[in-house]
Amino acid sequence: MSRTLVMGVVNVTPDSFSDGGRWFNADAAVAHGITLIEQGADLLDIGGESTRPGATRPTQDEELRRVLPVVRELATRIPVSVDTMRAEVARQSIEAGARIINDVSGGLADPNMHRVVAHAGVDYVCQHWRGHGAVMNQLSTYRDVVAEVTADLELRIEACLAAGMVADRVIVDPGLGFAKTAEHDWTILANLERFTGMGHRVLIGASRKRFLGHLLEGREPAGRDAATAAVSVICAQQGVWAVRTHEVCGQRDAVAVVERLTQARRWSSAGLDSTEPGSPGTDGD
Ligand code: PMM
Repeated sequence: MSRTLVMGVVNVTPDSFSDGGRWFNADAAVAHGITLIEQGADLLDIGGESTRPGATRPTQDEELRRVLPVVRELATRIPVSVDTMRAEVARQSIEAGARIINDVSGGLADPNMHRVVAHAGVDYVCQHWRGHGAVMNQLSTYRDVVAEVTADLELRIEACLAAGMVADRVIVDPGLGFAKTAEHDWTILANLERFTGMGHRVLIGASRKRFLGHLLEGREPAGRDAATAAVSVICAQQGVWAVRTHEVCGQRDAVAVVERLTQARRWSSAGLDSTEPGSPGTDGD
């Protein structure tokens, strides 16, 4: 599909910053996932560990208990990604039907992750990361955030390929908010072409994040969806593969606007008349 995809977030956690506790039992999480599908999500990202700054990690058993029943159910309806830093959770999630592993640590948290994903032959989101939630805010020092994040990602991609992953299966993500200040996040967004130019699909997770909260003078996470949609427009204009988002309707609208505008530009630059029958834009509004 040429347009930017919308990846809906299903956090099966008690403590995620934006929606912690809301979908914490499997039935509520599945129902929420179905709602996001009905709203137009292209894929769903299911996670059992909160990665917010200061979070404490669940045990592996607890993480498995949270995600597996939700993955099993939703994977029959839509492509599912599982947000995990643990190779064993990835392995069992793939068995349960997951088609993408979204590892916010890019393989740094678990030495077995790349091997498990390579062996399964599924897609892998390789995110930029410097440390777990408990310490990540102390690790946000950069001289040149774009150069350092792209260089770190290149090393992680090399590790993915060395473990046997096919290059096309690797999706890169600069990791907004992960060991990054609001200023770093804005600088990354201002230089998105450096990431889309790396030769891999790019995923961006801006949804309701702190840098938007700062911009909106401390507004609560649920009030940040319009600002998130503005970021989705920027991502779609830059050819980002998918945006990871808690709210789906507005983000689908945002990427639809960009898709439609791109089509109109193509017609217009080809000198075609968009009022001709069969062309875009004949509805008169
Ligand atoms: N952000 C969060 C969790 N997982 N995964 C990827 N690939 N990129 C992100 O930016 C990202 C992520 C944090 O948000 P949440 O706690 O609301 O899920």
